[in-house]
Amino acid sequence: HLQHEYIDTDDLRTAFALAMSAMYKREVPLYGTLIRIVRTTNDETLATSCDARITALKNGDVGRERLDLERHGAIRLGTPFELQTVRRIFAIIGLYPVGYYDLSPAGLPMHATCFRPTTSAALKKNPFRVFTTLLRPELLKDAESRDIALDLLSRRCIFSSELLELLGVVEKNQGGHLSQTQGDVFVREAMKTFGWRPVAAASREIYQKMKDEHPILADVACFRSSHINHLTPRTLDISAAQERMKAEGLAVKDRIEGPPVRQCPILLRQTSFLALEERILFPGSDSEMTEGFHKARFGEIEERGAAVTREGRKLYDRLLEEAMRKTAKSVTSGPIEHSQILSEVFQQYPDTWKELCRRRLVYFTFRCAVNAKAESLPIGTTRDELLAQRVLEAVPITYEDFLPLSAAGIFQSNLQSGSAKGVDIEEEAACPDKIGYENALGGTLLDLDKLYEETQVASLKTCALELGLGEQ
Ligand code: OOG
Ligand code: NI
Repeated sequence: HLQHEYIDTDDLRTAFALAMSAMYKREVPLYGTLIRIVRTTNDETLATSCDARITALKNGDVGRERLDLERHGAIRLGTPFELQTVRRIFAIIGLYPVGYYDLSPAGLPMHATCFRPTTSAALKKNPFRVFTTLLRPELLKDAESRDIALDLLSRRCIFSSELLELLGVVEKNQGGHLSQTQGDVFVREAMKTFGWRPVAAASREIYQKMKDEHPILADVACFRSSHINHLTPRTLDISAAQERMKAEGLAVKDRIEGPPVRQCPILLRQTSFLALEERILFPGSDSEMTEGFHKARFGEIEERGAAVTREGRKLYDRLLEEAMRKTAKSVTSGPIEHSQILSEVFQQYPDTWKELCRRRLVYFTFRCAVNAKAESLPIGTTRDELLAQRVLEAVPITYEDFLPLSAAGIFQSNLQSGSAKGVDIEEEAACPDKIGYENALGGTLLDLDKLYEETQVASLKTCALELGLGEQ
């Protein structure tokens, strides 16, 4: 096979993401509403704003084209086999596992990674990502429920045989590349894995037992597909988009997760509309189907800011914890108090790009200013001197990953159980288990800081070469 016969991986990813988006729009029409709201808000924001975050977007490597395509989805898997196969599917469209997210502190028997593109070029073309959680059966309290769940999971195959066969062929003979025809089949068959199948794989009684053990367990173990449970478009102004959601009568989660509103947005802020009640069918004893309802799928929006360094992340985590503590202590701890406290506490987080750069709190790419004069610069001139002399310009790097606490908040708001701390898991075993996730995956998780660092360092090297300064 010649190289040119194959579809470009980035193009295949876009076809895949568009197919998923079209499917989800059919399955959850409110998602279509959400897309429309986000587009309108983005148009307005781009047209009217001279706000720092929009400037960052315009100056950064995030063009409008990417913005309109940008989505993340989330799936919940039950077994190592499912995770390993999903890894193979995602590798075909250029998504690799980055980062480890422990959800057990929030009472969820799950841990996760994010499958996403890893190079600047691929991210620029289409940054589609999938937050992929895996069940941790060892965190379930009741041994009988655990056995039933594992038995249900061992008897299902969420991949069509055509898909498994195709994966085998293209991996073995074509280095993971696909012809146009194979690409069409691949996307069509993969949608079966992630689409909604309203017929439960368990009886009503078993479904109820799973749900009683843990609300998430019924969703993971009682169906024949690993249905995506949301697809999230990126908004430039989450507060405006949320107001519009409310104005259109959507049942919106009561607070925005993540950092407060800032001049220089960092990490990500997210909110969602609550999970819908969907009609499902349970197989009965006498081949009669009986009707029931399941609540799992929702819509979410997010505003992305700059990626923070390890130092920046430490500061973020410390301030977030402080804000949570203060909110918990306050007498009226509603969403308004929370957001006030959050803003107050985050006064301690520098909020100019210059300061964020000087204190090494955010990752940047650097470029030479248009009329930078290089002749008079001594070898060894530092990055900070070059920035001060306006020889270099710094552009914040977009955060491409997730926040475990926000993810937990999104999860919780969509569980049927009313309580905030949610539900019970085996406390003693509840600690991060990255190795466990990697073993299930059959591979290592990439380090997100290394990826941002590489991008930053590469841009500095290019500048140093251009300016004749040798290595920076
Ligand atoms: C995943 C929730 C996490 C996010 O954006 O943080 C998530 C789930 O509910 O399965 O998608
Ligand atoms: Ni999400």
